[in-house]
Amino acid sequence: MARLFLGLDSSTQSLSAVLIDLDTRRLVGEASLGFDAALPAYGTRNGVLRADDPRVVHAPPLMWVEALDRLFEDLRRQGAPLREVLAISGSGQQHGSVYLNAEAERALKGLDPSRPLALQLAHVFARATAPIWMDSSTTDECREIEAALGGPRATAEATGSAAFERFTGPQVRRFAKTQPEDYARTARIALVSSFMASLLAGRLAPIDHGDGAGMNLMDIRERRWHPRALEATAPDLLRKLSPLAAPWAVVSPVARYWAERHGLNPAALACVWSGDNPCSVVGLGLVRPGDVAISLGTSDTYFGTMAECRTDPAGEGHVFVAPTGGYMSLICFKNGSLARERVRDLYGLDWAGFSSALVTTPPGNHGKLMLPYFEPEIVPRVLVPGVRRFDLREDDVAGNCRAVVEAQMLSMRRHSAWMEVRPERIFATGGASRNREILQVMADVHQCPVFRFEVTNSAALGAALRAAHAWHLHAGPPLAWEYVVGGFCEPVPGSEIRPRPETAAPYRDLLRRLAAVSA
Ligand code: ADP
Ligand code: XUL
Repeated sequence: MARLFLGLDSSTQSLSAVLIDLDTRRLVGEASLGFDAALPAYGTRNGVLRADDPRVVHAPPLMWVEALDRLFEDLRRQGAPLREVLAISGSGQQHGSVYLNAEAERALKGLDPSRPLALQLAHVFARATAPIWMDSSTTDECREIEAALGGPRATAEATGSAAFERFTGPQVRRFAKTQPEDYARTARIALVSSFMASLLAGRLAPIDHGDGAGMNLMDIRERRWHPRALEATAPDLLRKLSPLAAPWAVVSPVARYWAERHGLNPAALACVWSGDNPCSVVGLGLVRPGDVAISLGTSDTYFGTMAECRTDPAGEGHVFVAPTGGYMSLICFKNGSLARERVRDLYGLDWAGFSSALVTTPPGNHGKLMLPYFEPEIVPRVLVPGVRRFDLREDDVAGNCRAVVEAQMLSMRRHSAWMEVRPERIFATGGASRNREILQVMADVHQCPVFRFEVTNSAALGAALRAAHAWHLHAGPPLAWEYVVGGFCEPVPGSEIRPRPETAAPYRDLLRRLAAVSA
């Protein structure tokens, strides 16, 4: 009998599953269910419900419940060997919160395999909808929490991040302020991750340290609820929160419901879930401190791993607990592909033309520099957009192409320096990572080799690998993370790009220059 592990990903628009065989390193099953199309009765668009106020973005948690039942039906219909699954873990969109009433625990424990899940859980919510990470209605609450904790820097130092609108603490505070009665009848506040884990376990599941770090409520170093953050957020909060657990904790065997209704092995372990970003870090194979992934998508995202906990004094980057037990950063640069495309289009180029401009200009660009804030920027915080050029003429086509990419890579280096970890390997993903010339600038600026990864479901894969790791810890003998990810998370063959040592000095100079003009 094969030894299989199941990873689920409850993301904004869909619920998906990957089934892996750890011994053969093969993907043996996959399924995905898009919420809008599969469950139209909930009325979501792109998985979410919008209010008149554009800052308010919620989702119906009962839809996620029904989706889980449906996904297992799909897997079964495909003939996926669910009886051979030893453990299940999952990944949830981060920060979103589910408000459960006092009935929830009893309902979860008494799930009846002969009836659909959603019918049995429709009455367990103290709030019909769950605010998700796209909600930005809590600016006042963020400032109130930060004021109580001594400012953004102190908040980041305590909880891993300054207060952000989408983080759970500010969301809970807004709910408690605006709907005090509903808050009072809330017996348990779950994250998307811990809520989904609870369905599989048939009991209220803990929140793992990785997703707990996205709440502005957890002491990032001690990995327990931060009493002052709780107090700054809402009354009586400790009683409403689940306990925290290590990312590899097992909740229990799966509930009888899943064995009897969907044919899972009753001994299969339901493991704690984590957030999608922590899961992706493992799904990309970032298991050694010094491993970095840079996603060049619509925005650019920098994920770094670190053994020690350090926080961003500027309060711009986030620190989460990684599934390996170390720490990880998430730093989001909004002007990513957006800015590269704007420059490309300004000069009427295609990507081939843009790449040749990079080839024909020297690293360091003769000191020419651009601040490419076509849109307001998250890191560094730039509220009023604008492009500034230094010793760079607007009609210098090739100079501008190089300048935008160098500015972005230097900004990543500058705004990840607080981690005090020199990247040892960078894994590049996202649409623009197919551009070798852009990756050469990345390698030179960071003075570190860059490997390209093609990934489609890193969060679900990461969850499956976390299940495999947790099962071995539980059933013994434990496996090293490098062994767990090996063969699943490999770079595109031949994609390594080495840094050129002679480019180190010009980039040191340009970094200094960038710091001077940004001050
Ligand atoms: P998303 O974050 O929306 O998932 P993707 O990771 O799919 O985005 O990346 C899409 C972006 O990739 C496009 O906006 C485009 O600018 C960029 N892109 C595609 N091909 C190239 C290329 N050859 N060179 C540079 N950028 C590219
Ligand atoms: C991270 C964040 C998103 C969500 C949704 O801070 O808000 O990446 O996790 O995927």
